[in-house]
Amino acid sequence: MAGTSAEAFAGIGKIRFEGPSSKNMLAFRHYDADALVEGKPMRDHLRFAVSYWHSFRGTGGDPFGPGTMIRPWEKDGDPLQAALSRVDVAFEFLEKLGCDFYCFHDRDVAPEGATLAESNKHLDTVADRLLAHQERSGKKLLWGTANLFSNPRYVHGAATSPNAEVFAYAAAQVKKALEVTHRLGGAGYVFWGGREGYQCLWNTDMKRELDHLARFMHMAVEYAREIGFTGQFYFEPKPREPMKHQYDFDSATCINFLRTYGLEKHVKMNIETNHATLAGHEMQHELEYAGLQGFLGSIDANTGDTLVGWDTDQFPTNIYLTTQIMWSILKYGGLAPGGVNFDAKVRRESFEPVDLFHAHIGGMDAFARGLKIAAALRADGAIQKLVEERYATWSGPLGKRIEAGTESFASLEKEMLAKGEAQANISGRQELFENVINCYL
Ligand code: XLS
Ligand code: NI
Ligand code: NI
Repeated sequence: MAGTSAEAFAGIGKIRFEGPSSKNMLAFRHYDADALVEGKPMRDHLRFAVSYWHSFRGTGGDPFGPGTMIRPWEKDGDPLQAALSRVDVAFEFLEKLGCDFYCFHDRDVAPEGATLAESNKHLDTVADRLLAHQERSGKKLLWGTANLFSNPRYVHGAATSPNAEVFAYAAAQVKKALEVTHRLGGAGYVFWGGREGYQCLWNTDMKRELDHLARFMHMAVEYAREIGFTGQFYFEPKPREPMKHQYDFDSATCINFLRTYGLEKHVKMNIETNHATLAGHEMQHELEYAGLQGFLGSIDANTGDTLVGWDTDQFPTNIYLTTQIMWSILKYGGLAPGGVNFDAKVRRESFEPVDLFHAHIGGMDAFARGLKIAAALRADGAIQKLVEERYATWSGPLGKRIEAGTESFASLEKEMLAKGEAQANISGRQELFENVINCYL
């Protein structure tokens, strides 16, 4: 039964808030779960989640060499037994860390069996254990998802595979993943493109593949309704990797896809920092683009390396980045029922179990600081005032009439012919804006 085995992280106790001056590296300096920011506890603003795949299945393997992680609880033997013991370890970690949520793919938590039926059975067995631990500890599932990319059957994609039977298999897999997510009270379900994309356009019928992807998502939404799952669906943008082009390229592409296929009422964005940068955008751009259209759902918190061109999924420690993120999140009314999922892995060189704590503590503290700074900036109002000044003409009579839709090309031409020239521009004051931000860091 849950929680009876010896501790995996022996010697590490509950991580506590000790304040900014603490020298204890196994304590929070800024994340004080119940402290209020803008009248709401930090834990409810941030809704932190641990990614099961990176933290409990990541081996540290890379294209140049095998895994390096020291994980004493990982013993050879029956994969299902190993999966069950791993659940105990994951919950010990969540509880010691004081993180309220976790996220998983079906195949992270339970091993794939010889047949679909066997895989489903394994997943149910592990879900029993997850549920028992959730009930005991109060920890929750932020979102579930299905791994539709590792198994070689998905070599050409899943919902966009040229093989209709692979589409059908993926549908069956997601059906099960939805059932399990629902059973575990998951607050959401994520679609990430996996291998939905292409390597070569000569062999690809893009229209057909996009139609299929939409059909797949509609079926998921319909099935969720059937079983009473009311969690939020998310689409996670990523421009490339593993495919040369992924159909969920960035927020703009995803939102266009959702609208084209009538999915906009059912699906929001789960936005990941390293995917934004792979698409040539700042994370804040992606959040703003989704937020202003009402599609901001949840985030995968991580960061890339500016000198390395792939999805390095590092833990976020940059306060400037977390400030930008929290600024946009607060602006668009918060993330709930979404949250901040650490879709991040410790470096291959950080192979000791304690590094999992350092990584998450650092990420949680960086976000807590970003939250506090963004809230202070908002309370002060300086940025909003400067932006308002920059757009002042739009609050004047002409701007108001244009925004209200009562002007036309002809009426505007008349106005400008009479004036001869537009009024002088004012400075954009980028440096001033940036200096104001720095006053709060
Ligand atoms: C991979 C994605 C993945 C999704 C869930 O790059 O970030 O981890 O978040 O499938
Ligand atoms: Ni992700
Ligand atoms: Ni990623």
